[in-house]
Amino acid sequence: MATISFNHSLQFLVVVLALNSLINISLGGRQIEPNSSTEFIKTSCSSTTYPDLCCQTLLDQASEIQTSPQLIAHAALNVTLSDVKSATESLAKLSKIHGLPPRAAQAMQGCLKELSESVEELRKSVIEMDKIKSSNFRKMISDIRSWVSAALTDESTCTDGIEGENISSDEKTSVRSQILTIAHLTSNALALVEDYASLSHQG
Ligand SMILES: *[C@@H]1O[C@H](CO)[C@@H](O)[C@H](O)[C@H]1NC(C)=O
Ligand SMILES: *[C@@H]1O[C@H](CO)[C@@H](O)[C@H](O)[C@H]1NC(C)=O
Ligand SMILES: CC(=O)N[C@H]1CO[C@H](CO)[C@@H](O)[C@@H]1O
Repeated sequence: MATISFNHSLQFLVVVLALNSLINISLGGRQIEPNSSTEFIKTSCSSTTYPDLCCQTLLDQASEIQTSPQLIAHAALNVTLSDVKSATESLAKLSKIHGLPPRAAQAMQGCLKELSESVEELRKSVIEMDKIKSSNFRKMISDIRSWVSAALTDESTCTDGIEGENISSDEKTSVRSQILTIAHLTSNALALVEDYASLSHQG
């Protein structure tokens, strides 16, 4: 299924926050196995909804991720943030190049606004991830959950907003595929946070 469940995404976000906190507290991000970073990333990615995309974006960071569930979740959020930023820039260019009818231009502007908000939400989540401690764990997790969930909603609102508009099908396809990719990355990041949280809860 390509459809993203927002409820599921929220759960992922919460888990990600929790996982990060727990890992920082209990594992300190240390390597927990002999170097098999590549294997670790493949295994971790296999539990996400879009494993190919996951491997494709994280394997080149093996030396940074090592075999840490916390670091892979953090790296996934970093990648997501950076891709949402690029998509926002690329859509901003797209909306300027083409002489869109007023209503369609307005929809595109709305979409860009949603994406900018999603960038801010993901940025706050990444920053918060770095600051999680046992004393603020609950609040941090709750914040991150809200932000990541809001980011997913914004991404979806963006796509919905242009769907009924008089925009060329090429353009629509381009917007749709970019948004789909960042939504999949967001979903994967949440899944990795969830993994991190569940491991941490056992410790
Ligand atoms: C995530 O990004 C921050 C800020 O750019 C960086 O300091 C950190 O090392 C990154 N973490 C991972 C696991 O990639
Ligand atoms: C869509 O916009 C183009 C101009 O950009 C116009 O020629 C065309 O008639 C519009 N189609 C509809 C269905 O409004
Ligand atoms: C922790 C560690 O040494 N990781 C290495 C494991 O192997 C990958 C791929 O060969 C390297 O990139 C990592 O640096």
